Amino acid sequence: MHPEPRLESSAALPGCSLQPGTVSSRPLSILGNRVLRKEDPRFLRGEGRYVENLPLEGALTVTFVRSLLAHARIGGVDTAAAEALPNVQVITGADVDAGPFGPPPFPGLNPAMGRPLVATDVVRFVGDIVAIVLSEGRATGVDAAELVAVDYDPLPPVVSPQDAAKDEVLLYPEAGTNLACRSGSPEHDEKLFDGCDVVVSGTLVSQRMAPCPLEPRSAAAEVGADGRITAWLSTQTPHQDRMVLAGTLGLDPAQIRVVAPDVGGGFGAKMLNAEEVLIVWLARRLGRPMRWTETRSESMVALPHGRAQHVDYTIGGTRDGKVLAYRLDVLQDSGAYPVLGAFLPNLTALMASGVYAIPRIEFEGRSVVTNTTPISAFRGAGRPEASQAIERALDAFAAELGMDPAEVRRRNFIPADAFPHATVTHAAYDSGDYEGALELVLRSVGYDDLRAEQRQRRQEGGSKQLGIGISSYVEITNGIDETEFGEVEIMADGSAVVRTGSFSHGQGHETTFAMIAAEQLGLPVEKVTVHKGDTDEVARGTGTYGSKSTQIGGTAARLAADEVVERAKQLVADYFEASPADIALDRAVGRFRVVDAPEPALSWPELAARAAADERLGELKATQDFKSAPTFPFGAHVAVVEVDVETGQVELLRLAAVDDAGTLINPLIAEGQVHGGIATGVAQALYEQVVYDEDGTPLTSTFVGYAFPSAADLPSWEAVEMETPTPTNALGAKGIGESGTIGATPAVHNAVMDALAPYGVRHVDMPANGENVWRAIQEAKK
Ligand code: MCN
Repeated sequence: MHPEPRLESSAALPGCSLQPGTVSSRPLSILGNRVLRKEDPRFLRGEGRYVENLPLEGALTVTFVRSLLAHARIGGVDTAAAEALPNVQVITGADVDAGPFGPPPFPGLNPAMGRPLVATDVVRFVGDIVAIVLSEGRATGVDAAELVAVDYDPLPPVVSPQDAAKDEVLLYPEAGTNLACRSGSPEHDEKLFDGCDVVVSGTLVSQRMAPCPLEPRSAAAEVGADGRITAWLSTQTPHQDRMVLAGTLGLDPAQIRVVAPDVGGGFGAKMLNAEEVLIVWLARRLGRPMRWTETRSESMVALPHGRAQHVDYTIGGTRDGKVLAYRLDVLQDSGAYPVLGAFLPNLTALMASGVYAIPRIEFEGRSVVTNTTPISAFRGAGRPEASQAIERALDAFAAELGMDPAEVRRRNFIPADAFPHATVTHAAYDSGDYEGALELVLRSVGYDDLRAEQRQRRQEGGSKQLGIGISSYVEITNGIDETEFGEVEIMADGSAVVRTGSFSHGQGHETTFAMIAAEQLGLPVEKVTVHKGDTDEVARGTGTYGSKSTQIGGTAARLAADEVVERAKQLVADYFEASPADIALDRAVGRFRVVDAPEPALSWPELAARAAADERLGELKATQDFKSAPTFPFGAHVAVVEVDVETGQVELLRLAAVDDAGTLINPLIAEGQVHGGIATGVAQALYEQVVYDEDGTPLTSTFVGYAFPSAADLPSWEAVEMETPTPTNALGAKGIGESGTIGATPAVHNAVMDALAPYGVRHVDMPANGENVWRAIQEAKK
């Protein structure tokens, strides 16, 4: 539990910028303080540098010609009219001698479903690339792209995953199936629900969402005089991108440098794709620099989508509220080309048990290809689907029993003294206090008073009814035991540089990682600079996804800083003719001295200057690769909604949240992360959905049609503090970048269902917007 915070004098933290009212629970430590983001002045002054800002002399503009049909055979591509425009060249699939792109090497992904970089025979979704226009400027490129005439012979589109699963129309006839991946087990235990007094079944659709980063994708590439290629990418994963580029283009990774400058959001979707590979291929093939920036509507159809999971659940237990068995049948829409999304039901399976001790769980997942935009990671990636399913199922079970949803949760929580805890789906939870989180948030919102108000409104029978929704969740960060790289180097002026393989694209790593290193080195935070994103400067890295950067990248930076301190002690010992064991670093002031003696002493600038003069500065540098088991952040959210039962309109009145990510490094940034996550979670519950018509034509390919909420659509959320450290790393930190998303959606969905319970409504599809709610009420009236 979070101890009472102690107010600390900012004089103890030389020079650091703190938010007013700043507190830290750790005396004389910068960690745990609300340090203002070092990167923000740059962004606020418009000084961020994105790929689009890159001056790249002589670069050609790339415009992709994209399929307007979801499924068709290509009869031919006529480029003559386009190429009649001045300085326009058109590349077709026949010209491209690289690829296919994917599928990625995740276990179980059907290898027969690779994506040609440019379609040659068949297009498989609206947005598939059929040709590439090269022009001197963007306007000409758009004009020329419209003049490229593609002769299509339409094929029957497969739009719903249910249709795809029938295998009647195959997207890849040579594969003989639309099945892209299996997860869990197809076996049914006939006795799964034995001993259950009550068994409830239902369906939940975790609808398809578009990631909508404010900066759309952007890529540029140039071949240097030495033949090495530099690719500037708006990405989350520069080092992995270099490997995939090398693999797809048949190059030695050493021939490629990837640079990711500032990136305006990714939300899981900005990992290397066919477009970026083509930019690099074109730069090599034509010997000219190339650049491309996606338009918004292009981003809405061509950047991979997220979620798109259909779940049938069955939950059973005793009349006193104990859950005994749970079964999930998952149908994952993978879109036209299987990438990460096809594999994600494996994570849903792993996290199926949620925060509950459920003795028997069955999971069967099938991922199928459809003629739609490919599905990849999107904030939460496989875990929101798990928590949405168990939290809806638990509420349905509670409703059947006539029991308060909070009470049913209490009766099933994994107890706080049961950690480490292995679930029957083989997740090894590190630390947690699930009941503690729920009680905290219930107290904070005044749960009993809310229920009393709800009862009163129901008695009065007005049109505006109150709904109260709970979700208790656990998620997984650093889900596949990854390793991250960190390097710390002391510069000649005594400042420090941290190099990290993590890649910040909105998460504030320049501040967080500087705080972590500053803490170990005893330097002011502004004397530490964080470098990332350039594969020539940072030796290795995995990048940022799965909310793993703080726990593994941050720990690697911390361990490297510790090693630098040890190296510095050796150096100081040499200068003072003492034993390194007798040298201490006074971290409050950043000075080395002999234990128990105030003098002689050397500050970091003095030590660095002396080492530089002696040509020993290079000794003050260390690298670390930190590998760790996953961690399991958890929390509880309560949502309060008002539903107009005549119009179906839903208004979110309150959202209170405990999001426990272990020890927090910077609560200010962590709260910002939860805030953004909650916005995404609420958006799924109430607003957003990618919609296709029966031909596979997207109907939501602009912000006019896609209900991307603005600040005006969201209430201020109420943060409730809780910190339960993880034993898996020295920082005690778990991830927090996705938690808000995972907790918020089921709380809001459950709140809408709770408001509608007296009206006989048992199911409302997400997004629970006015139309879906109104329809559900009318359906129930029948
Ligand atoms: N933090 C902390 N203490 C912890 C954990 C985190 O103080 N115990 C703070 C740190 O300041 C850290 C930040 O939270 O810089 C995020 O840390 P972490 O939880 O480790 O997450 P990552 O940095 O790995 O970010 C990934 C995560 C993911 S997977 C998605 S998707 C996502 C997200 O972050 N996409 C984002 N947050 C986003 N925020 C923005 N602005 N844009 C996106 O695209």
